[in-house]
Amino acid sequence: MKYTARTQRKFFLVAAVRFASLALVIAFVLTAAGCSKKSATANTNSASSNNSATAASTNATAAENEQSTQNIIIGFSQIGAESAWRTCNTQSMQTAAAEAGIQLVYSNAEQKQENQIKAIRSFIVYQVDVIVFVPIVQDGWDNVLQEAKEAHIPVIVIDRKIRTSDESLYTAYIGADHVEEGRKAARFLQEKYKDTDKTLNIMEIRGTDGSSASDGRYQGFREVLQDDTHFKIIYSETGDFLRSKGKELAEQVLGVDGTLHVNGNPVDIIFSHNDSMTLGFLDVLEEYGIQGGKDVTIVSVDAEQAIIDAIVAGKVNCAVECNPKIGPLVMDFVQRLAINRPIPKITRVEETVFTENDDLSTLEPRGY
Ligand code: GYE
Repeated sequence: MKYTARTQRKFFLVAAVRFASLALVIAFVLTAAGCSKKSATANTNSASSNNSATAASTNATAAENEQSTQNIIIGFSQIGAESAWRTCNTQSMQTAAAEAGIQLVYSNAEQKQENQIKAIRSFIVYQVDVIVFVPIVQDGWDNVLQEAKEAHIPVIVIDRKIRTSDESLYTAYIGADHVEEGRKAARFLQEKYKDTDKTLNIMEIRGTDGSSASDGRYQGFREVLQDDTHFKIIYSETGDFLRSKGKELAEQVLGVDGTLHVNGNPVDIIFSHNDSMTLGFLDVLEEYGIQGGKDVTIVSVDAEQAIIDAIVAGKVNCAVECNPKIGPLVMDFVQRLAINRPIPKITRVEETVFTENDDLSTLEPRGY
């Protein structure tokens, strides 16, 4: 009830403040445009999940609910636009907000944590109803989240996780299991090479260091392969989830003598933490006449359309899916919060794996 009462009181008392504030942040607000509408399905792992939410809803009348879910304002701090995945994630949020009649104040941090902290502080000043943000890295959020908590503004963390000793600093997290994505990539390799005796050399291209997406994939991949003598990780560098950096790393390695070798050792496998970097790397491989998918095995994460096409063309061997379309789920949670229904603390988005062994001809267009 506390949240609902606060929202209602605030609606009358600070409408003017908000109006002025929103005028100031109008530059942040983008109109909705859609990546394809199929949204994420999810697993929740909290006691206060769907069932208890349904029970709680019987206490609120339809009219009360209707009133409380109107005029909701979300402050949304996005990392930037480093990949097709990210752009789709932003569009999913914008489209879902527009469809739910929720106002989304969007802020693009251009890959800088300090910009995200500034945006969150401005959302607190503007007294948005809910703050949603994608933490670029895991650490360093406690102070600003404490400020949000003191202002009684619930915070939903999406996509990437934060690391904090105080779990009360955020209301909910919605996102993928990035450690599991790393494990899936490793399991594909184990299966592909189960009849091989030789040791295979792996080149790893990491995402943004310190992010739960990159650190999780790094960890899960090693968990599965660490005791497997068939595989040796001979190279691991960050490409920051950027296509341009994937390309740069490929140029560095291939520039030595035009072959895919690291310190004299041939590279048999590339594990890239996202499709953008994979696509950048592939561009350079092609220039040097090296066939991705054949001369070197390639495993990527995200599964955007261009990589699915590359699997079909035999240039990539496996894509571990990471689903960016979590906007509808976020809006559902925000609306539940507005009528004081419980939401699960942790919600995992379900994902699959696409490989060279699958018939991908009937796959629905990915939309990103
Ligand atoms: O894999 C990558 C993006 O955080 C899971 O960030 C996300 C990652 C995604 O830019 O493409």
